Amino acid sequence: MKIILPNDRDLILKDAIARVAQPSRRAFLQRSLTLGGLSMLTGCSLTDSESVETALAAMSRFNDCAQALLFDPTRLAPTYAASMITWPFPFNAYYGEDEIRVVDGEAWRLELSGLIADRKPWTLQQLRALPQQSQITRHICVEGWSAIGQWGGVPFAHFLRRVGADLSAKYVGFKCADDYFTSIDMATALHPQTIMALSYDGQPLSPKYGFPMKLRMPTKLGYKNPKHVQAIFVTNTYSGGYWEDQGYNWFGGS
Ligand SMILES: Nc1nc2c(c(=O)[nH]1)N[C@H]1C(S)=C(S)[C@@H](COP(=O)(O)O)O[C@H]1N2
Ligand SMILES: [Mo]
Repeated sequence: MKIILPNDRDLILKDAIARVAQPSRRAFLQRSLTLGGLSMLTGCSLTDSESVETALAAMSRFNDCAQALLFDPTRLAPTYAASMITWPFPFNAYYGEDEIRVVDGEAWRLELSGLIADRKPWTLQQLRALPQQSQITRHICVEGWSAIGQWGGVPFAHFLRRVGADLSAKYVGFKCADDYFTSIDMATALHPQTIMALSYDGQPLSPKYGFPMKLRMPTKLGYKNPKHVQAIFVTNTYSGGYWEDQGYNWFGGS
């Protein structure tokens, strides 16, 4: 372990602040945080130089925490007129269009695990028989594009109640038919515009948009909206995500 000098501490803190994305947040942190304050907030001791990464990760957790506190569970994301729908709606994944996953809808079962009372798997037919809701909302991808689309499906809050999920748990996680995975805060899971989308533009989701089911959350950035969902789990243990583990902000609100 290396003991750090007061000078290094300043540098670590400066570096951490510089790498927080939003200028407004940066300014807030600059005014209000010291390295000691950061350690206290994050429960992280910053005693050696390797701690820069730890500090940044902690900063990111702090950021998640702040975003979660600012999230208003009743505030709705903007909705749009049908005439504003983007055509064609873009495709994106961590692979190219030539590798789009084709899931067999007949054989597919949605698996449930963790803090859920009734963990029996669901067929696509059973999900289609639940109440449906549709939305025309904007999807924002951090790669620099956004697009308006129309998704329809089961309000996730309805589904979580139906299966007896522990609604006081912290996280809901998703595993996908490709190697994608993500997890979200329970407040967003229960948000009125969070749906298990089964359709796009009035038709069953096509493979490129995540057949048979994707989680659609207009209150979160594109990478937080998992396509080809295969399994859902409810947990109090933080479980990250595909891009989140590579440095994207976990809360990912838009
Ligand atoms: N299973 C899976 N879900 C995913 C991804 C992925 O690679 N695999 N990419 C995410 C990202 S970064 C974006 S922007 C959106 C793209 O969704 P779209 O193809 O419907 O536009 O899917 C998200 N969900
Ligand atoms: Mo994205």
